Amino acid sequence: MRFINCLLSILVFLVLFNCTDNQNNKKPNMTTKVVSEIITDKDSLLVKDMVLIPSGTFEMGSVNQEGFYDEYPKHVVKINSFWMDKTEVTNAQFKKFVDETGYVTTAEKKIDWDEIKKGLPKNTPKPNDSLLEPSSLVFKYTESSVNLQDHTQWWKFQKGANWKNPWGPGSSIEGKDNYPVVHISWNDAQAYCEWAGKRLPTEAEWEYASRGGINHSVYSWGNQIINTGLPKANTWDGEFPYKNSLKDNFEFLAPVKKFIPNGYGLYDIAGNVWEWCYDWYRHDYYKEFENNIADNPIGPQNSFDPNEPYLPKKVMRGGSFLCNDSYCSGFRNSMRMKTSPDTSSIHAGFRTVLDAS
Ligand SMILES: [Ca+2]
Ligand SMILES: [Ca+2]
Repeated sequence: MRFINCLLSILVFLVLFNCTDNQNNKKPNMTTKVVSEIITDKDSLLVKDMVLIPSGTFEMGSVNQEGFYDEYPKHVVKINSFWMDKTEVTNAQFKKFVDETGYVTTAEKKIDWDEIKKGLPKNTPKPNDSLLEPSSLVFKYTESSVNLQDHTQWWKFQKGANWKNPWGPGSSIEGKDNYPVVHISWNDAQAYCEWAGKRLPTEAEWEYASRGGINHSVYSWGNQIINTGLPKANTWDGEFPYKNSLKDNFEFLAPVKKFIPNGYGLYDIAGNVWEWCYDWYRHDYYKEFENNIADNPIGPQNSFDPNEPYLPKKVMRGGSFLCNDSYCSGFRNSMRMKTSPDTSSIHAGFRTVLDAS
């Protein structure tokens, strides 16, 4: 078992490493379309499932001492108004995109050894072909409490896991049109956005939207801690990663709109699935704005995570059904997750935005 886990860990590493060549200073497409242009396009209903987020300024970053080091310094950010999807992109929405374009997601593609070995040390041995089959990361329970620093204990690199088969062969999304689409890489999300004429939110837009108009709040619903009162989001209730108390009624993914929306009418902005943002991740990016207002920032020019310095990463926000207070607290407004843009997993999805002016 240890040997198998080791192989899986190596393969996860290899897949993550595969994004090395993706990083450069070229900005991905940030659509310049505005709502009035979209409405005169083929489909006047494009904004029907979106809400208008008003312009404003806010303090970005942790509002107390409980944040991770990359959530500081708190700084003032100006945001123009924009439209945002009320919900995470659903299986039904993503299916429409795939049906029209024939798009194949990252998780559905065989791992190209000739490509990924370019970013690896010379003489790295080629893994067995069976380990290069299309695969994606799925959660697995552990038998008891574990060291929460060792992510490999609750992740499994599952062959055949993808958006249509979230847990691998034998699983399906039949009857789950209103569930968030998962196993979506940043590259997949970007492709969807380009098809839809929309774009991913910037990290600043996402945090501003998550706060729902409440100043200085820790969570999208205010400051009440998550385990008090009614369930507030689909997170992990109980002891992660071996005991789920199901207090919020959902063991894993939940359909969208099962929890009360935040002040802007956004559902599941906290929890359910992590949501990709446009920005590259840098641990020290906020320092740029320590003494000046950040005007609609779009993230740094390149990525740097001191914990994995050679692996460029994009930002994810909001936490997932796997987050709880003892572990990542990803459902806090200011918590920053970072993942390489061609990684996919059972708890990664996205929502889109559109410029309002
Ligand atoms: Ca749950
Ligand atoms: Ca979410």
